[in-house]
Amino acid sequence: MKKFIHIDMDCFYAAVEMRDNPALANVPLAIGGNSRRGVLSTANYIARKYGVRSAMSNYHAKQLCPDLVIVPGRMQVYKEISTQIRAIFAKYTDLIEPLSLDEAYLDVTDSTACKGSATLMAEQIRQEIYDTTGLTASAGVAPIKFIAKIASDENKPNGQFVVLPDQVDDFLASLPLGKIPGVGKVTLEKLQLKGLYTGADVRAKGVNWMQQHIGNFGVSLYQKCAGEYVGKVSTERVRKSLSVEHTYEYNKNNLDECLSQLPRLMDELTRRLDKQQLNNRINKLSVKVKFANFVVTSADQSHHQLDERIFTELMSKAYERGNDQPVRLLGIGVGIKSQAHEHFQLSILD
Ligand code: TTP
Ligand code: MG
Repeated sequence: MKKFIHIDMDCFYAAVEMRDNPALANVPLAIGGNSRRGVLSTANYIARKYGVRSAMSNYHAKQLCPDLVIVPGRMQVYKEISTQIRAIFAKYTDLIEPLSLDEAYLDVTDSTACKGSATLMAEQIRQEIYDTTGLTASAGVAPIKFIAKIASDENKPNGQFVVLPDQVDDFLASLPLGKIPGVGKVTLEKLQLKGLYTGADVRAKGVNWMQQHIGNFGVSLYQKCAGEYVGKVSTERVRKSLSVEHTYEYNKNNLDECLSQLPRLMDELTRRLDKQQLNNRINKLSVKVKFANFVVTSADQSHHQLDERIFTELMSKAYERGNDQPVRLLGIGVGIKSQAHEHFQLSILD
């Protein structure tokens, strides 16, 4: 049996602004989006009482709540807080899947913290978040991943909700389908037209009916409603290579024209390697060439640092395979040595 925790900060951007400016603490508040369309990123709970919501236009929000205070966001601050909360998650498990700055799935199945109680872990994580950042978070705990996410909304703000293994069946049966991640408004309407409102409705139809009438999405929806889809926290993506490439507006017509692009490509690759601090883990150099007829070829050689001479040789070798065809794309890259215990968290901060 798996144990998942989903953690989600409460009205995140707004909560940060309320924390940092006492004058905003008790007023209906929204954070203006950075988009030119003039929609809100989020609103605090006072403003939500008036119906103000994320993605609503400033104009509409002001109509619902004339006293609404709208302030700009401070993305850098939100990112720093996100780093702080992720450091707290990492004390409990390595299996962390951030979904956005303020939200993550944790797989704590094998965690020994709190004597293995995911419920206590969720409480403790929320307390640590509060002690560190002064902000509240809500949590959902469940043996099925997507249920943990639904559960974290149940007792928002500053609350948590636990679905125990023997409660899963009832929870899914009465679950309105619109709460399932991936079932948006349009999909929901289509399901409702077929008489499907809850998990129980879907189960009653059976998997074959779902396949016939809704297709593959119907099958995966059935599996979710039947509790057959446990889910997996997808964490590490271990980098095995890094490359840069460019498709040219005008084809390169000979080898010299191709080679003249090398310095630029190497600059870009160097910049990316520096940024990700991968310089000392190079184990291979490679070149990719795409010809005008879209045939792609590549050449590589073991080596542990960037080397223009080797890239030149590899590019010449790859180019010759094209029998003087024009070239539309060039790329260069490196292979990256794996490093035990070093993982790259899947992160929207990248
Ligand atoms: P959410 O977790 O969806 O919302 P929230 O944290 O503001 O409120 P809740 O208490 O219901 O969890 O999103 C997190 C942040 O992401 C939010 O504070 C602002 C930003 N965001 C946008 O910029 N645009 C959007 O449409 C949404 C939904 C969120
Ligand atoms: Mg949130």
